[in-house]
This record gives sequence, C-alpha cells and structure tokens, in this order.
Amino acid sequence: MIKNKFIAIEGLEGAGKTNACICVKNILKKYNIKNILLVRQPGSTPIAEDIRKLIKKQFNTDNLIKETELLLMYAARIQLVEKKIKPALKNGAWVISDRHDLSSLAYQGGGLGIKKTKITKLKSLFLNNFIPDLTIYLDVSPKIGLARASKRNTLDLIEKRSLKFFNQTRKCYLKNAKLDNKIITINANLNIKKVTQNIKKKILDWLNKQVI
Ligand code: T5A
Repeated sequence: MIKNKFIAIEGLEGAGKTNACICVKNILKKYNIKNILLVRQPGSTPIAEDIRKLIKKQFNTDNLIKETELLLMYAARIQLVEKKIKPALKNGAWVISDRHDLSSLAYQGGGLGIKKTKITKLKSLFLNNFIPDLTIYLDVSPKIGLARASKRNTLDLIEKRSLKFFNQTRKCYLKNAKLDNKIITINANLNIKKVTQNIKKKILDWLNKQVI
C-alpha cells in the first residue's frame, strides 16, 4: 500500500510536461490507484485560469513588472492549493501538477532576476512550505523546447522572451534540482520514446520506495 502523494512536473516550454503527466497517471493506474487529480499551474480553478489568460496575453502597452508577474503566479497557486490540491489530498487522491512553485523560482527568479530570498519568503508566508512529495524536472535546452512548442502553436508572451531569459531559467532549474533530493532530473532532449521510458523507470523506482 502507498499513501497518496503530490507530484509536480517541471520544465521549460516544450519539455514534454503534458506527456509526462499522462505517463505518471498511467503508471499510478497500473498500481490500481484510481483517485487521481491532474492540475496545471497557473490554472485549474476559475480565478487561476483568468490569471493564466492575463499572464499569457499581457498587454504590449502595459507589460507586467516582474514582481507583479511573480505575485500573480503565487495568487493563482494559492487559490489552487487551498481550493483543490489540499482538499484532494485530504480525500486520499493523488495529485499530479503540471508545474508548481519551482517554476516561479526558475522563471521569475532565474529568468527575471528576482532574488531567491524574496521568493522563498513568499513561499513560506503563503504556502507554509507546502511542497510536492516528488518533482520530476524535464531538462530541455531552450532551443529544442521552444522549437517543439512553436511547431504546436503560436508562442505566447512569456514564450517570446529572449534565449538569455530561458538559459537563465534553465540554469536556475538545474541548480535547484541539484540541491533537492525530492527532485528527479530527466534528460528531455532525447526522443519522446526514450524520455517516456526514463520517466517510467524513475517513477517506478520511487514508487517502490514509498510502499508501506
Ligand atoms: N510560469 C508558470 C511562470 O513563469 N512562473 C510560474 O510560477 C508558473 C507556474 C505556463 C507559462 O507560465 C510560466 C511558464 C510558462 O511560460 P504552460 O502552457 O503551462 O504555460 O507551460 P508551457 O511550458 O508553455 O507548456 P508547453 O505545452 O509548451 O510545454 P510542455 O507541456 O512541456 O510540452 P508538451 O508536452 O505539450 O510538448 C510540446 C510539443 O513537443 C512535443 C509534443 O508532442 C508537443 O507537440 N514533444 C516532443 N517532441 C520530440 N521529443 C520529445 N521528447 C518531446 N516531448 C514533447
């Protein structure tokens, strides 16, 4: 038997997070786990979805300043954590989230240059250090990831930022992944079949360690 958990999937645009969420969900089902909630950040509640639209669209004449962007990401996250994730975990569901607070550290911290101390303060103030049991970080080079994302649809305003922004974001992801043993890094530059195989292997190893 395994106690229900909160799993986050992280990575740059085009890293393959959607595919990873489905892969993790299918593995859980094989373990006979049926009560699974899939969410995305920012989003997955009516208010957080409105914040998502605002962030993705922005206004060319009135761009968000970086602190506003950070606070909007956190507002959406708090709404989702309190309204859906915590209640679901309390009811015994497994929760898989496409992105969580590591995204803020990487994008608004690494990419936009907001100090880590400010972001961790925000985290401890409003999330009470509510953290995923496991984070799968899909490491992709910005060039490869953005090329994949642009093939699928037109890029939104965050995705149109410079390569320097995404290189800094990736650097921050990698740095934090090294510091935290609850983060598993997967090479997402490989083809989708290989990446899926690696995710399966890592998640099965992890699940076997969780059996009580
Ligand atoms: N954001 C979010 C912040 O700045 N701070 C925050 O705190 C938070 C929470 C959210 C945006 O908000 C920012 C980050 C984002 O800019 P989003 O749509 O949720 O936006 O996130 P994106 O990363 O933009 O979503 P994508 O859909 O682009 O990325 P995915 O989900 O990683 O990519 P996926 O799985 O949809 O794949 C994209 C394409 O690539 C192919 C897929 O088939 C698909 O066509 N693909 C591969 N092709 C070849 N090889 C592989 N290994 C492949 N993996 C996927």
